[in-house]
Amino acid sequence: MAVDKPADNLKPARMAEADILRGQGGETHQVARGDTPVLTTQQGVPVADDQNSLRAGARGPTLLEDFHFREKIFHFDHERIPERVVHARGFGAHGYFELTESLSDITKADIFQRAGEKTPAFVRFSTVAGNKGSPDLPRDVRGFAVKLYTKEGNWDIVGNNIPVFFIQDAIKFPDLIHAAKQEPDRGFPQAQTAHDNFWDFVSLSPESVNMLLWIMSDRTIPRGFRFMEGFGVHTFRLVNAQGRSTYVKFHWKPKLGMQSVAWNEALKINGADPDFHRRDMWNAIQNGDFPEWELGLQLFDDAFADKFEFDILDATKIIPEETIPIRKVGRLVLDRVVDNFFAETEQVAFCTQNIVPGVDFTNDPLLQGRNFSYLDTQLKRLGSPNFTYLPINAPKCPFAHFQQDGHMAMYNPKGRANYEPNSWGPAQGGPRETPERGFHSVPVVESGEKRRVRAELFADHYSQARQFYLSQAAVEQTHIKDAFVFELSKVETPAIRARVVSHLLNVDDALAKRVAEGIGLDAMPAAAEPARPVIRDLKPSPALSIVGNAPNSFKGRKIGVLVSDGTNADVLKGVMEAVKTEGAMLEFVAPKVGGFTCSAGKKHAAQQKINGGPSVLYDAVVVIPSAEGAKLLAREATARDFVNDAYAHAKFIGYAESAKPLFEKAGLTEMDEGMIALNSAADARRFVEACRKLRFWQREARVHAV
Ligand code: HDE
Repeated sequence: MAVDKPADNLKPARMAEADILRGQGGETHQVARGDTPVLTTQQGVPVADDQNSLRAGARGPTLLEDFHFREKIFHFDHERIPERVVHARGFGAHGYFELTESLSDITKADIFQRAGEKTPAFVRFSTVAGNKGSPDLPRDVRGFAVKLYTKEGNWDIVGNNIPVFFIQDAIKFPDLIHAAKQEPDRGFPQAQTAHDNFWDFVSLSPESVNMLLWIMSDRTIPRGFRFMEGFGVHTFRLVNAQGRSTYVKFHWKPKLGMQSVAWNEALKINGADPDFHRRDMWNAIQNGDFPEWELGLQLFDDAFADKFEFDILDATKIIPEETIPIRKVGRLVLDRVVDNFFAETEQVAFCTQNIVPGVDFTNDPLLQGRNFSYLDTQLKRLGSPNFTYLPINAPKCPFAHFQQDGHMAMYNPKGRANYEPNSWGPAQGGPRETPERGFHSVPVVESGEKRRVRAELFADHYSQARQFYLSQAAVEQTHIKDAFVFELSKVETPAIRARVVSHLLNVDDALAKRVAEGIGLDAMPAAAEPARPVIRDLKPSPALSIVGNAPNSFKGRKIGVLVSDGTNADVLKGVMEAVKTEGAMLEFVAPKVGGFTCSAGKKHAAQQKINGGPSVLYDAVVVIPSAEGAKLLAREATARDFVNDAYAHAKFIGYAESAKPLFEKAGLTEMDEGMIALNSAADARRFVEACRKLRFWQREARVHAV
């Protein structure tokens, strides 16, 4: 007969011996000591053994009677909720919005009344097309959704990092998203638009062309969430105490300036660290380097709206900052990571319809459709209309209403009144309306024929695309061309490739030609027939360039320092000090993660072993192994990749002469001004100052032949 004695390997791993008691039968138990809470079932019953299910005999069947086992597996089986139909992959953080000037003349929104006042905020950044487990750096729009817990209710600005959108009417959204996500028969490609269905749809929808220029720009491969702009996209309204409405577009401007990575770099980051953006934000907040944005408003009235070349209700258009300057009115600071990813980042439910008194909608048909979609989708995702009670979604101001029951009802009215009007008196009758403080819609007069139609001014799909393209620096224009060429090279149907080029001909001839050449198009197609004559002469908007608005600081960026035993201690110290002074970060990449001993005999811990710390993880690199170390690294393929990629991605490279054998083996024989020899602390300072330009773009043309 088998003996009921557990085998030794059933002992829970990593448990301190002192915390394990052996029962009389030799069974192991972890016991709660001191402040350690007792493990219980969901019903609160203390658990004696969480390692072994209840069986009839050591080798016998598991018993149905084991309520602890059944409860544990039951709960596990139901852990997943539907992921978001778009923006599934996201990362959230807490913080606050601080108003820097009162806007009481423009809006009665409580959040905008008192300069200096802080309002709690939660922000979730996301990609759009990829599933929840997809990498952080596909070419994609990023969501920038802000929940502001104001004293008069929650206000959600559910925005993106690009100020325009693909479509003009919400009825097209399911088509757009179906086309962008994995193709339905094969279930791929994951998290990318480089496939036939996407380009088929957008090339048949000229209203997407402006957005195409934006998504083929470096904006869709941001260096991190901290380096992105955010936009409310639609025109909204602010409404003051007198009922006067002012149109508004919302902008978030990153304090660290905008920055993107190179496309080839993005591809490699996805392999090296699929959580690159999450990790970056997590680390920044944990290090006390709090990400920050300014809130900017573009404010305008009907007179401007009437004379503007485009319809202010058209979400495929911007109003250039040079036309309506941005008024900075506050700052958004993220200073706290979540306690629990699921409870907060996953369960947060943004709804465009969440606005507060003093804010109102416009008739933008995209916005109107969104107002239906968000509430609807949360019910599917979170499973109950009571998702508003989840702590991340609940207002932080008092709330009281007569909505009741439903799955997971957590706050239920006390007493008899669950309707109004009622005559139960102030003490028992529950909440009442407040016409003075309550939300009123702007009393706009609306009339018109009931028709499926678009306003005429929505029809120019090319002029702003051209304006965007012409506003880019030369290197950015090349990146746009390269992105079109890359994406269309993944499109298998030649007719779709040609159709895209036919639209580009209405944007810029040179761009169309360069793309056609890049994909090897046999004959140039005719330009697509525009629905409306193209306005060719919009003034470029310098604010639209990333490179043209570089921050002139390396603050918040990270240097990867390739080291070895014997690395020169003075240079090392110089680099560390210069990086610190600049407010930047560094990581040591070494042959062994245990660390390295510098020439002064001091041992330093490394953050990465060379094969896990490729240079794509850094904004700039320093290569300072000793002569011996360089010889060793020259024989290591990943070390050669480290310097080669840094060079190809136009990064600034600081180096010691002793690193030369590594460079030579990697084929880097031509030095350029982006490569700075480090012989002293002063050189290290000069190097970090050079890094303020972020990239040495002049090199790029030399490393791409096709
Ligand atoms: Fe969304 N969008 N969207 N969207 N959107 C969703 O809501 C939708 C649009 C945006 O971090 C969904 O909770 C429609 C524009 C962000 O939780 C869904 C239309 C902009 C997020 C939905 C749009 C956005 C979403 C999916 C066309 C920029 C993530 C899950 C009219 C201004 C929020 C969810 C988060 C999420 C619908 C277009 C931004 C299905 C119908 C334009 C940042 O409701």
